[in-house]
Amino acid sequence: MPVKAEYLMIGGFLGAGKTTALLQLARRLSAQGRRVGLIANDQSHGLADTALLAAHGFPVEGIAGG
Ligand SMILES: Nc1nc2c(ncn2[C@@H]2O[C@H](COP(=O)(O)OP(=O)(O)O)[C@@H](O)[C@H]2O)c(=O)[nH]1
Ligand SMILES: [Mg+2]
Repeated sequence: MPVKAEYLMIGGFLGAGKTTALLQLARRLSAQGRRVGLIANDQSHGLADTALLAAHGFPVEGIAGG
């Protein structure tokens, strides 16, 4: 059976609310029974967004270096 996947990309200025929106979306889709995977493109050292999103229980891959 084919797997239907949807891909959503979020971009914006620093502090625009990207990470907050991403987490809310991930939670809502999960609550609907959808499988959610996240890819964070961290600009800073330490992969802060990747760690934050993972701490909320979602599978996350980080792309470092902008
Ligand atoms: N008032 C308000 N603050 C928000 C909203 N979304 C995010 N924030 C706050 O804005 C700040 C930056 O949000 P963040 O998601 O880290 O932005 P990012 O840099 O684009 O990932 C945080 O303090 C959030 O709590 C919103 O819809 N309204
Ligand atoms: Mg962010």
